[in-house]
Amino acid sequence: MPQLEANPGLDYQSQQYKDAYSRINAIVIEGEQEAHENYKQLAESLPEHAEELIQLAKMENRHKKGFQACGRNLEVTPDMAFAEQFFAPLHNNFQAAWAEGRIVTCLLIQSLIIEAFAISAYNIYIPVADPFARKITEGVVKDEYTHLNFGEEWLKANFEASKAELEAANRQNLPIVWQMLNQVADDAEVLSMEKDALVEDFMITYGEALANIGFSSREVMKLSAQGLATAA
Ligand code: PL3
Ligand code: FE2
Ligand code: FE2
Repeated sequence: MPQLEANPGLDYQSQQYKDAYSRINAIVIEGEQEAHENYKQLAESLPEHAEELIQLAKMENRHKKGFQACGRNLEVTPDMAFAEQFFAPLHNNFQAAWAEGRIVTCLLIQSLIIEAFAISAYNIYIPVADPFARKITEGVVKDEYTHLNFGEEWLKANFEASKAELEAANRQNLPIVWQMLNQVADDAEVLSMEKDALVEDFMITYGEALANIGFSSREVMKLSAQGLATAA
């Protein structure tokens, strides 16, 4: 079982590891914080799902605290200024969509793109994480599937009315994900996370979500690779 293999050469206390971790840890903390805020905003927009969305928002806050503990455990100070910049494009697009009541776009950004990004990153991190962070991340990733599922279910129930907006939102936001992956690739590599594996896992998770919502396999292929050729 590869998960149980030791990682010779991976020294969680080395300066190189801690330096990379200061950015990756910050990205994850910022991502969880923004997810917390995004679900609170979505709860305002979808009153019939408010209770459920408030529960998701609370989970995101717990995730944030868990990852803050992972940084403290390695005696790393997360570079939050870097992480804020890292998330700014998706953050700004979410806020602009929310202000205009484009809830389909908000759900695509948070519940599909960001959650699929988190699920693939966390799954690839778990086998190479330090034992403390591994335990935390295993708990978190289970929750993230329920968040992805919320978006899938809502968009599936409103598929015909949402389709055009989903395609536009995908065109606007998926290229940003490839840029984010490129920005984090070198640091992820230091943590023993391969960029190719992240891309592959993301495409599978995101593609499955699109298929569950109602897109045909042809449409899924087109949508999930949007902007990839020019970015990678
Ligand atoms: C919402 O529930 C989660 C939002 C977090 C998004 C994080 C994206 C992570 C990309 C960086 C890859 C490294 C992962 C390492 C895990 C500690
Ligand atoms: Fe989360
Ligand atoms: Fe989440």
